[in-house]
Amino acid sequence: MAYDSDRKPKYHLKLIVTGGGAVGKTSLVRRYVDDKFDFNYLLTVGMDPTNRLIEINGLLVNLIIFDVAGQERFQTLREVFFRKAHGALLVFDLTRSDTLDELYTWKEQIDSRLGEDLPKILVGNKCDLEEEIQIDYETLEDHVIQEFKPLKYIETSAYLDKNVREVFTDLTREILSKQGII
Ligand SMILES: Nc1nc2c(ncn2[C@@H]2O[C@H](COP(=O)(O)OP(=O)(O)O)[C@@H](O)[C@H]2O)c(=O)[nH]1
Ligand SMILES: [Mg+2]
Repeated sequence: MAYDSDRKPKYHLKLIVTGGGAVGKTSLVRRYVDDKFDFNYLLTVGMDPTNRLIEINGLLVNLIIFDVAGQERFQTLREVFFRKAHGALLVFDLTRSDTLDELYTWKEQIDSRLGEDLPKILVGNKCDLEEEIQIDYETLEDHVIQEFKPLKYIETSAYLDKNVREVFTDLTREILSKQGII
């Protein structure tokens, strides 16, 4: 998408991407920001946020996307990661049900640091691996979704570029609408 260089984003929103190892957090961000995908494990180092401009209802918004790696176990980095986030992605891998369980810890941290009302999207990634899906949809609907109260549950594939843009657009739209901006 091309933007006039003289158009400056009016809003800057911080989004955090949480979830267990190898669920595809970095792949989703990379697909969304650079439209690239790699089957190699993408080593996430440092806490460098990625930026992307997004236009919603004619408003230009700068998304500052923080992707988590292993460093969140360090207290200071964890503070930086969560600090003043406007919204969160809770990502699990549809082919490994334990990654859905891991999200409870993330949810608790989000609740205690940013409040239960933080706009969140629950993301089931790797939906291209249809044959390997391991998720019990009843548990997902009756327990996880009831407890997490995400704005939405979306199944994605960073590989096929399926629903990736929707995740970021829907979350941004909800944040802006909650703040009365749109
Ligand atoms: N089939 C498939 N593989 C994926 C998808 N997203 C990520 N992967 C693979 O899963 C592995 C872990 O991805 P990565 O983004 O590094 O996970 P992270 O640790 O959560 O950041 C890599 O080998 C990716 O290529 C997807 O949508 N479909
Ligand atoms: Mg990563």
